[in-house]
Amino acid sequence: MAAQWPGWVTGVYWGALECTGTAQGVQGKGARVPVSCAPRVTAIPARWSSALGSILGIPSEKPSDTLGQHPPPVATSKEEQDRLLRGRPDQPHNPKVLRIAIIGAPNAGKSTLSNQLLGRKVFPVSQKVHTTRCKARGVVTHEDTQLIILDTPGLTSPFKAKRHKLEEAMLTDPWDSMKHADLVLVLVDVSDHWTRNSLSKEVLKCLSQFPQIPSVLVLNKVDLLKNKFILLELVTELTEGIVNGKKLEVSSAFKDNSSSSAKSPVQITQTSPPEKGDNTWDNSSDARASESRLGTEEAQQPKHYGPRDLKNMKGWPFFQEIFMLAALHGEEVDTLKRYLLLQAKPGAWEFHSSVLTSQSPQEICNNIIREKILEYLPLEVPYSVIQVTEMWEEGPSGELLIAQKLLVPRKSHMTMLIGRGGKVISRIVQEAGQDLMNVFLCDVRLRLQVEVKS
Ligand SMILES: Nc1nc2c(ncn2[C@@H]2O[C@H](COP(=O)(O)OP(=O)(O)O)[C@@H](O)[C@H]2O)c(=O)[nH]1
Ligand SMILES: [Mg+2]
Repeated sequence: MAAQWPGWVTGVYWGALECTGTAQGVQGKGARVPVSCAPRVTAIPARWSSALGSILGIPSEKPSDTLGQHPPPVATSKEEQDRLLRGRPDQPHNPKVLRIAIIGAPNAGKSTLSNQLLGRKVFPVSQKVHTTRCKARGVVTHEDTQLIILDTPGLTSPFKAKRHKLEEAMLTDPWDSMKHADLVLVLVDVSDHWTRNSLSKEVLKCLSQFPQIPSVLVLNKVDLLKNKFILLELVTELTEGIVNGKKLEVSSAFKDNSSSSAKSPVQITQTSPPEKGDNTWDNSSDARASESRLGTEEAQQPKHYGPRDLKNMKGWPFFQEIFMLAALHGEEVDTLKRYLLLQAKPGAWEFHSSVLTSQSPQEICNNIIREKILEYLPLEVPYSVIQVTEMWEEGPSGELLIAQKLLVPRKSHMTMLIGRGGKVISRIVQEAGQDLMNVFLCDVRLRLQVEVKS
């Protein structure tokens, strides 16, 4: 049965999306530069203290180069994408590579951060948990370095997985990603009062299972914090007071001398000195060095913790860096990206430099449409929608024509998905179409048809 609403073709809404504006340096008529591809360049070097310094207003050096680039569009045909993925990657003279797993609770912002690092939105993002259902790779190629980003479903427990009716793969994927990672980013949503003070047991389990993989703590959504000083407390809790083998000391200058406004109100010091020849520290700590009291302490090696140890742990004392950012707005994302590029080790590229993601064009499209359905409909609807692509072809002017059927089990679901006067479905078409244009950098005509599955 197909939907009917006044003035429109039965059950069908053609969202004809015309592009405006042209992207510089990008081929294709009417292509748009995605908003997310112009992150604000802020502070280097990439020490955790510099990220914190920028939030607290401590001056830092300007970056010597920007990461401004035009990430490649995704190929619009599966054949072309397959050819790029299967073919031998191009290689610079001295290729470097870093595989990065991003783990954290559902909704921490893993996909948002991945998209920002990539400079183009290829992973679905939503306020609803479990938007990312399978692992996919994103590829950043910058000069001779390739970053391979493994966006994972949120780490969750078997109990919660059962409650959300999640597939088995959602429990095993993050673990799988860790096996292939050279570095792990642990993302924490600092705006979530319930979860921000400790790492989840799943995250701690994951970290202790792979103690040899360097880990970095990323505090996300700092834009939502009114009181940024809470970050200092969180850093101490989430690291058990130790970063890179050195003890942290956090104190507020307000306590000592509340009338001093010239002085930085906060001191964070590491009681043991950085390794010799660690230039990034030398460069970044000018503003703080005079205030730091440096002593010495033995650096501990990560060990394998048993379930009983983990039970009593709130944080992880083996992070090698801390970053604080707002992935949604691209704030401090370049600082992190620069740091990641520096961590890459000599090794062959795994992907051709024209590849942005390992997903097929159809997968990206399905995920983006699903993201919108998740965003605008109550939870019981999105999980029951079956997407069937009926058309995927190039139109006469080089535009991409996509028609998809959305099959739902109940008429009530169809009514909700279409919305009053087609309002909901047309919004989904508009927003998904816009996102798809930014992914493929060409005009996209998207048609969605809602039907009750017979
Ligand atoms: N305010 C704010 N929201 C964010 C930020 N990063 C992500 N979000 C939002 O958090 C929600 C979950 O993001 P998503 O990337 O899907 O999380 P994931 O489940 O960890 O992949 C989305 O609504 C994002 O827009 C941020 O830095 N600031
Ligand atoms: Mg996600």
